Amino acid sequence: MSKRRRSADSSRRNFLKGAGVAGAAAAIVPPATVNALPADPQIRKAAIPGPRQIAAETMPPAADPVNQTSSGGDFMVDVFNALGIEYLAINCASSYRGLHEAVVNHGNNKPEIITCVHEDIAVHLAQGYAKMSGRPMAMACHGVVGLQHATMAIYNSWCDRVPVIVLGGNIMEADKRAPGAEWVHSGVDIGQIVREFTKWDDQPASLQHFAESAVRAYKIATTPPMGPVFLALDAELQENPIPNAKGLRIPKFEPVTPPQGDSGALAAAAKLLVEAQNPLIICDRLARTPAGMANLVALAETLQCGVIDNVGRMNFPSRHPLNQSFRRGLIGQADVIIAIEMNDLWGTLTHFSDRIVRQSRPSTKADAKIITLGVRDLYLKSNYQDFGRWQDVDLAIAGDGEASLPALTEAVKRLIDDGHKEIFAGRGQKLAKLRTAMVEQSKTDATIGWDSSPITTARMCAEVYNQIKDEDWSLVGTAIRLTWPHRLWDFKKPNQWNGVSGGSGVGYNLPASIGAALANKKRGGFTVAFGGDGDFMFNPGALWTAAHHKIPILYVVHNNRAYHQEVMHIQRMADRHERGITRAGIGTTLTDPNIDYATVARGMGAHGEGPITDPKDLAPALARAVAVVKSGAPAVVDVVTDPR
Ligand SMILES: Cc1ncc(C[n+]2csc(CCOP(=O)(O)OP(=O)(O)O)c2C)c(N)n1
Ligand SMILES: [Mg+2]
Repeated sequence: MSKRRRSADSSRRNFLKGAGVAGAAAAIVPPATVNALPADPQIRKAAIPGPRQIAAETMPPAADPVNQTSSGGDFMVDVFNALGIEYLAINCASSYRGLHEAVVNHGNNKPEIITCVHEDIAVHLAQGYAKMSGRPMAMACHGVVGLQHATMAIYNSWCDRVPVIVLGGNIMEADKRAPGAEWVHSGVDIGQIVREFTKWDDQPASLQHFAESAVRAYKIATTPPMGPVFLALDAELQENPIPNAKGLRIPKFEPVTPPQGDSGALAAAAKLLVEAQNPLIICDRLARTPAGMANLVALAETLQCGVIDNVGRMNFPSRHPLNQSFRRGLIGQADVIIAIEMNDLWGTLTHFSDRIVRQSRPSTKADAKIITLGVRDLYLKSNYQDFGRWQDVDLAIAGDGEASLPALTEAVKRLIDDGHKEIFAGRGQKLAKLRTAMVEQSKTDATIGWDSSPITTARMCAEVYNQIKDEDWSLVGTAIRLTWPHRLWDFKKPNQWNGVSGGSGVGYNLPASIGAALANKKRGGFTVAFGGDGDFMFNPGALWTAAHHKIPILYVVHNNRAYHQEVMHIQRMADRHERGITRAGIGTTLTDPNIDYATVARGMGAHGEGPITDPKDLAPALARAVAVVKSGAPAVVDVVTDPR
């Protein structure tokens, strides 16, 4: 039992409540008299109080003798505000009613509450927000059940290495729980539900313990490799008066400076890169801050080498002449590859196919030297295997990619003489030409089926770009396999892209895009996202949050009326078993009835356009939707697309 509960002055209110419970129960059925009850079952039944009667009898009297001028929740709010947490996304629940009430009254709705209709939405919102704003926000959920709903989004955030402060109400002391829901919604150790895919969790037993754990949680969540953290908040701690206000202290938060790779190892990497004929940079979740992109550009330009960006973050300008992301054949030509903050290194360096049976072969040259730089080797878990298959490497440097790049670039520069410069310049020009050819090819490919209905994804993306290219836009979501934007749009600012789900848990795209839009709202940026129809239906209620909180976003539904990725999996199986693909639509399509996404959007209070089947109708519908977004509200455009 905590000191708080042992101390004599702790919670006079509880003491009175407790006395009330004992007193009421004693007045109704003194245990010693139960056996002496009348024999008549009717009379006997009336004399034994049921749970409702007990609950009614044990309610605090109308005039509560305690004037509680503060609550533990108030202090918790002070701690969150001291940490600069701007938003608290919630699906409201009694297990954290103390905190909720304190936010709205003591905190004057600071952190600002974002109302969500599902916990999965609240966490995904926070995931998208953190990647766009560079700051974590908090979400709160209801004990065991709310946390169970939140799990997949927490998993996506964990796989994506994104900080989210997850809070869950719990009633630790069994003798304080009301009959019924408070028992089934409480647990001994509720953090256990998410421990395998959070970076840290705790269940503070006092307010000082809470303050230290909240600051520690924030620090752990925001230290690379980042990740979600969880705090179980005891209801009594939230609701009861602060017993020792003078003894409480909000600890000082000082962010951890991300580690730079060892200078000797960076020098060795620089030597390999400078001496290589065809060096190549590959990256995924590299840019943490706006500096990340500039640092990567500096290294690539110094070496005049190709960059293959897996777009886990906004790492490299899409139209940079050295951007070779759509020329993966370069992997097979490289003699030195530096992989910076890569997620799935083996997957990127391997050709894998499951068309017939699962098989793979390396995409790399047999004697290619592979260098890794990043925090991947510093943190992993056992059960969830997001680390991918083992990849042999020649030099592994532990250090934050973004923080290590300037030193690596300097080390490269120190080794370059005029002879190198000439060779490098020639290499850069060759890469630029090949890239231009790729872009021209993409433009030609994009015109295939330009006027067809259903609308091609290339046309959908081109029409959207046409409407938004002069805005201060951010693309914050793409449907699966939708690569046209990265092939053809001009991504050049750090806030123009924020990566993908991390765990490929479907249902991310709509709420996470709205979270990113919430971050963009403040600076007046224009947020646009594409999302699959299948993804949309996991969390359509996220649109209500966008409408309610006036979060502007242009959300384009890539509506192929299917879980098309799964259609292809069934086709693959049927093909392999030589049974024909005609039945691949069973269980994988979203037709009969067709879902009307514009009507769903309108039902949530958002603007809705569509379904658009004729490509000629697309531009006017998008123009109307863009006008709505610019007025500060969400708009959905349902585009019936081919599945490509
Ligand atoms: C939570 C979850 N359930 C199921 C899946 C399996 N899954 C992978 S892709 C996909 C289809 C998603 O449909 P949609 O968003 O319309 O994209 P499409 O494949 O049609 O482009 C599904 C169901 C998953 N990844 N995550
Ligand atoms: Mg689909």
